[in-house]
Amino acid sequence: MPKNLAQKLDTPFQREVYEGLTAYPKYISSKYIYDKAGDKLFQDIMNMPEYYLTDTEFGILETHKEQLARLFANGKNPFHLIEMGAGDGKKTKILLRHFTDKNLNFTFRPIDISQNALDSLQSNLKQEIPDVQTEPLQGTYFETLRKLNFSTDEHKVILFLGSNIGNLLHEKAIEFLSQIQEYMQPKDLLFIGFDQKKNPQTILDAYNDPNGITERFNKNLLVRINRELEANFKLDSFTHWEVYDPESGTAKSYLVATSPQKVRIEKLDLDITFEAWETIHTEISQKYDDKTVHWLAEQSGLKVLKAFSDQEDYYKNYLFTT
Ligand code: AVI
Repeated sequence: MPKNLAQKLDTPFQREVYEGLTAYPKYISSKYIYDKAGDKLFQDIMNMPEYYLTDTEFGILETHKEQLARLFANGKNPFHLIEMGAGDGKKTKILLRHFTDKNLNFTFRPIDISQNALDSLQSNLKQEIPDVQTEPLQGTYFETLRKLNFSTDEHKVILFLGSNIGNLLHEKAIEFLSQIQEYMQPKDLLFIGFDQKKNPQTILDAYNDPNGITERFNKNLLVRINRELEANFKLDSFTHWEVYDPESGTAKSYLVATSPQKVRIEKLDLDITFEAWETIHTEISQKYDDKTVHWLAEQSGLKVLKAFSDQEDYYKNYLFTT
């Protein structure tokens, strides 16, 4: 990118869109799907029958909540339950309710980038499970974790649910896990959801629903660029395309241009041309097996303590220590 232009692009969104759309092949990071409309579309995805991930993890937490209570409290110790990317906390509430019923001594510390999400989570918890001591933390995961500054004898359990880790390439996932590992003390625990390899058709169906919700979710990137960067993407000139490689376990989402076209992005002072059938790669949703999760753990200085699964092994939540 020319130096004077890089200086003009003053947000990471502007810089990343510029870099991604001037690269070959083109790409844009899926993290930019999540504005208000993107959050709502993801809620809709989680309610689709094809998107098995949410209900399956829900079931795992429900089935194993007793054992999780025992492991998390590790005797009768007080602990901090820190959730990264808490969202609406729907799944976590299963644990919060159970831990409260059992009189476990814990504080719930949800971390989220969106103050809005945290406010509604807190007011919702006040109504539904008033006895939970909640201390929300707004910010990015690692900035916030660093600020928390617990003393070494305070016991922490960190949650990262929803197979959000799957939106990272392995290399980035190892970086992410290593950063958490550095923050953990020997008694701390890390509990993460990993969607598993399965019938490839089941995975393709989850990311390519017949009602086009996933397509709208994916295209929200273009909607956002149009609005925030004054661009003129024609949404109908792109199609949502999902592929799944059963060997690597990687599901990839694309937006494919259906005809040759030119797009103007005013705020970036940029004209982009697309040839017919040219792609923009937008998301990866990695699927795992035990071998891969153990490898990621080993690379990050973590040990797998236990795995919790549903009956079909569609999804697993792994508990890690350092
Ligand atoms: C947030 N993340 C775990 C979802 C996933 O399954 O990769 C995002 C998503 N993309 C399409 N559908 C759902």
